[in-house]
Amino acid sequence: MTQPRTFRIAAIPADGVGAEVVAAGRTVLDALAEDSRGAFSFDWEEFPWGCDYYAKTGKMIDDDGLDRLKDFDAIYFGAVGWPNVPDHISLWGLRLKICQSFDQWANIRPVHFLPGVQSPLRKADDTELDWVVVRENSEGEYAGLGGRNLSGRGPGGEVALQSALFTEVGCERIMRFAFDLARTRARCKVSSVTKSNAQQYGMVLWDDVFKRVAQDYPDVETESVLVDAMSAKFVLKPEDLSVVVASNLNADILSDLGSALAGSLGLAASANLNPERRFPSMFEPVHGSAPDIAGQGLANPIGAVGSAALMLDHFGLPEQAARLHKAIQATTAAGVLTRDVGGTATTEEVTKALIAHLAD
Ligand code: GGG
Repeated sequence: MTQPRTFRIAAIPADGVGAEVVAAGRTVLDALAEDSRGAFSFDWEEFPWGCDYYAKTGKMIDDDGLDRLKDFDAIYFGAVGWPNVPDHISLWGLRLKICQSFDQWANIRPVHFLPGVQSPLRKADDTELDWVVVRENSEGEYAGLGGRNLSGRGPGGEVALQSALFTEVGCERIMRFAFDLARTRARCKVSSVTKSNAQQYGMVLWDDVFKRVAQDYPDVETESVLVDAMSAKFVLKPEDLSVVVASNLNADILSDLGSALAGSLGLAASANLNPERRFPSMFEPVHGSAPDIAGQGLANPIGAVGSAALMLDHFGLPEQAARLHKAIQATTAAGVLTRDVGGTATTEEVTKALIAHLAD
C-alpha cells in the first residue's frame, strides 16, 4: 500500500487579484485532496509578502524569507505589483528574487485553447491549438546587469545601460529542456526564437547552441525564427507551433500574446521550475495583479488553477492534474466564464463550478 503523502506548500498571494486567485486555487486543491480519501493532502503556510508589506516594512520579503521557503515542496504564487511601489522594485524584490535564488531556470507557459472561450484567432474554433512557451528564466535580458547615471551628468544628460547575459550553460540547459518536452508531445518540434540579426553577441551564441543541441535530437523537427516573425506566426500560423523556446524577455512577451490569443491573460498558467529539485519550484498564473479589478471578486481563477495542475504534475500526480484540466474544460464549456472572457460569473462562481466538475 502506498503511503499517504502531505505536500507542504508556501502560499504567497502578494498583490491585487493575487489574493483572490490563490484563495480560489487553494480551495480547488483542498477539494481534490478531500476527494482522495487521504491518499494525499496539502499543508499550507501563507506569507504576507508583497507591496503592502513593503509599504509597512520597507521589504518585499523578510530577510530570512528565502531560508523559510527553501524546505517547502512548492511555492504557490499570486501576482506582484501595485501602484504604491515602483514595478521594478516589487518585481525584483519578490518574484525575481525567488526565481533567481532558487535557480528556477525553466519557466513553462502552456497556451491552451478552451471550449466555450472566444478567441481572436478565427481558426480557434475548428483547430486543436495547443503549444508551450519555454522561457529561459535565469539570465538573458533579466540578468539585472547595468546601471544608471553612467555619464555622471544627471537629469537631462543621463545615460543608462542594461545588458543581457547569455551563457553557454544557461542556453544549453533550457534548450535540452525544450527538446525533452517536445518528445513528450504529439508534434515533436522546437521553435527557437531570437533577434540574432540585431543582437549580434548573446543571441548568436543562443543560435549556435541551438544548432549544436539539435544534433542530439535528430527525431525533433526544428526551426529558428526571429521574434518579430514569431509574433506574426502566433497570429497567422499557430497550428505550426508545439514548443517555443526563447530568452527571458522574448518569451515573456510571446507568452502574453499566446494567452491573449487563447482568449485572456487570466487563463494562462505557468511553472517556474528548478528541474534539479534542489530548491522548491514556484507555480503562478501568468497575469499580474490587475489593480483595475482587484478586490471585486471578478478575477479569473483559471490561470491559478491551471498552475495548480502544473504543480500536481511536478508532485508526480498526473491523474490529479488531468482531473483539474478536465474540470477547467467542463467549466468553460458550460459557459461559466468571468468577465475577461465575455461572461458574468464571479471568481467564486467559477471556483464552485470547477469543484463541482471534479466529480465528472
Ligand atoms: N503572476 C505573475 C506576475 O506577478 N507577474 C508580474 C510581472 O510583472 N512579471 C514580469 C515578468 O514575469 O517578467
